[in-house]
Amino acid sequence: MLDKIVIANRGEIALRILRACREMGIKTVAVHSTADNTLKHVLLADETVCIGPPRSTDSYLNMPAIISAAEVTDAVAIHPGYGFLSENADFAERVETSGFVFIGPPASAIRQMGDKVAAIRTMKAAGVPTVPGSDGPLSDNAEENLRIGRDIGYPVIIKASGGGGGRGMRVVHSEASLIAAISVTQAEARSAFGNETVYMEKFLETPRHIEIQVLADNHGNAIHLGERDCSMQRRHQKVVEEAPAPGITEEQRKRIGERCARACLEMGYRSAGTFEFLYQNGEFYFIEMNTRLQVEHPVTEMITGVDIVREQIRIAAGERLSQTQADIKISGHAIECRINAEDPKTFMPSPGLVHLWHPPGGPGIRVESHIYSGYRVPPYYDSMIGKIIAHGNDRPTAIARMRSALSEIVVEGIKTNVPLHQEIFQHSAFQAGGTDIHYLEKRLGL
Ligand code: MV4
Repeated sequence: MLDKIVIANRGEIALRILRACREMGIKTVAVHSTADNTLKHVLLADETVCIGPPRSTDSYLNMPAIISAAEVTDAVAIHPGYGFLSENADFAERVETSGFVFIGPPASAIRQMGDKVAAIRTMKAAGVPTVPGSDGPLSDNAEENLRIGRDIGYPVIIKASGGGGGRGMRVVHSEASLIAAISVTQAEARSAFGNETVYMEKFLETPRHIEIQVLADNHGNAIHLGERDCSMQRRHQKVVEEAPAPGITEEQRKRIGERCARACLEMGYRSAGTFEFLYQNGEFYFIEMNTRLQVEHPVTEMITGVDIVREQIRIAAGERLSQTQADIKISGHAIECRINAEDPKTFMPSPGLVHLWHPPGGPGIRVESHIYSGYRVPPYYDSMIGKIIAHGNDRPTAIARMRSALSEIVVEGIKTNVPLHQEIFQHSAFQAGGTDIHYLEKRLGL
């Protein structure tokens, strides 16, 4: 097994990775910015290395500093967490050429899935259902693009191949605005991603966002852990996630999950990964693949009993998946609320001193948070300060447990979005399940 791991991240996910390492008897190195020397995982790590000033570009995105930290501490591997360098193919490559193990997929897979046109082409070839679309990049031939738009049918969406996660997209409602929309999206893509390649898809108006979690090892094994519903979002920031997705049948899960697992084998994928789909009128449409551990991984862990971070580490060490597809059984229902240090009405960040922190507890409640009474939330990073996960035998039980948890949580000194969560959990449409990606923004009247 790996002897010592550098945790190249911060906050709750750095703590999550540290806990997995401790459980596995692996030594930990916390790398942190000068603003983060009081982070909980930094206090708990076996060794710490300060890698630079507060700004992420100078610290958590500083590849030479992170690789040097691995060198000076004699670590053997680097876990990138999510965000920061987690989906940077160049970083994965530099980690490996420097003689360390990157705890994630091969650099080639990150690069391929980062190119959305290539990702879609790969999925089509593997039999994963995709959105009706341009079958590759758009050319500069206006006549041809008008024909493609007519064939797909309006509305369509123009997306940048180098984009993803909601960046570089434009909806087109009629033929009259297609050509201008393509030009503008190309120009934006060139300046934002250094790649002007764009493609066209049918715009789905009321989809849900459902994603499939996969794990693949280096020995020809790939499994899926079912799906998560992440439709409750605002401005491409997920707010509540759950697993399984309301209304998805065992047959649907098996069919789409097996296709994703097979796609992993065909593309030589390894580690944890997530296939993102839009789901509308009973059909799945692949849109992107995330080649990292995700924020919402705990809901899948709660319903499958699989420790996804542990599996990532085992896979990176060259071990086999610890379970086969037949071993995976979905048990009950789990819901996660992301707790952010922000104003619940304006969504403005609210950093500062946490005077008092009382985490919720009780049956089926899991808390993933790095905050403690006396911790100061710095203003430089993402505002998420933790996640509450409620598990129960069924969805109503998970909801009841979450409502209880939300009523007992205490975070004093900073504003949080707990009141927003309390409001969401009162809505009858949320309680019924299966709301689409526009639900929250509509309910908020934004
Ligand atoms: C779409 C779409 C509708 N039709 N593609 C936004 C983020 C990126 N991952 C893909 N996104 C979308 N692609 C087609 N063909 C609607 C969205 C979308 C969305 C998707 C998932 C979660 C939230 C979203 C919010 C707005 C738009």
